[in-house]
Amino acid sequence: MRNAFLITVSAIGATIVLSSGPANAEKWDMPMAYSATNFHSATGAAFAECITTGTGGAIEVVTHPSGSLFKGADIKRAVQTGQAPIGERLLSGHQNENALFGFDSVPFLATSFDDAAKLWKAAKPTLTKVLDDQNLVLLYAVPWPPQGLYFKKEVNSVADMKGIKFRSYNTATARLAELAGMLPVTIEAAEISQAFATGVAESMISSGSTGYDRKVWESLTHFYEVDAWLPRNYVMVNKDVWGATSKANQNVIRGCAELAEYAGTWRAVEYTQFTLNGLKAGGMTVGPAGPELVSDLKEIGETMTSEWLQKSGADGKAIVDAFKAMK
Ligand code: PCA
Repeated sequence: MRNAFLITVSAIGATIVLSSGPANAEKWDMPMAYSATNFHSATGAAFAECITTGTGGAIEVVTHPSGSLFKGADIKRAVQTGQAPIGERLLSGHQNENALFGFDSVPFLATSFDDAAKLWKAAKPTLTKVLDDQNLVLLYAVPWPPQGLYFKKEVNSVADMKGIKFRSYNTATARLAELAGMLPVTIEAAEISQAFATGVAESMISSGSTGYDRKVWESLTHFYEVDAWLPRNYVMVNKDVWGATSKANQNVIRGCAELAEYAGTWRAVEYTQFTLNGLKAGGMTVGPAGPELVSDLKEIGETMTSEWLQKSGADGKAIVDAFKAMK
């Protein structure tokens, strides 16, 4: 009698557990490198929810922003090797592996959201293939707002930049620093507030968004709108994990990715002016770069463009040609 009672209770327990989700529900941890409040992280969170809802709970995606699960520089390797099934990273962060990843950090090639969308359309098939060869499936990519220069003093020309410690986030930003006579040091966005506060870095190129997210007005004074380029974050999934996912759930994920790319891009546009206003409210001087600074930067841009075209070869040239044909 007593045994029968126990069996009944445990049977009910099992029923409750099973009814909380599909029997073979999976949890996908999704490392992300930027702060939780940033629009990329907001887009990732909505994307995760879309998948969880769309798959009826069969795949629960859980985002981990601010580099809390894996640091930015480690996310791609983590997904390639299956330590994380899915993740987000700055695409041009891999430029040191293959120059093609730097297509979106070629100075003054695409300087508006419209052009950045065209450039992405031109580059996407090539990048999809490069990532596929690395055991990764590309899901979506969203641009950062246009890149401008941050300093802790007024700067009117490249000569004014000489000797400044410059925070870089990829090969292109480090090269720009070198060509401008500055001293590059690579620092993840999650760590820049501290780097500026301690003087490890005193300048950077980035969006108004990252300066706003990291409250850089606590250390820096000037933001010059340069619109040098609009780099992208992208979301990738491990190819083996993808292959083991049902066609129906793959379709849900593709749909959510398309929505995320659209909504994320819209958020980026909205966030641009909002964050520039935020920098001003924090006490920074925000405005366009002066004519001498612009022409100095264009010259550096030309050098960097020819270097990139040389390194990226026929595939790089094909991306630029396809982009120019869309203009
Ligand atoms: N923010 C990122 C990359 C580009 C941007 O606007 C960063 O500074 O790390």
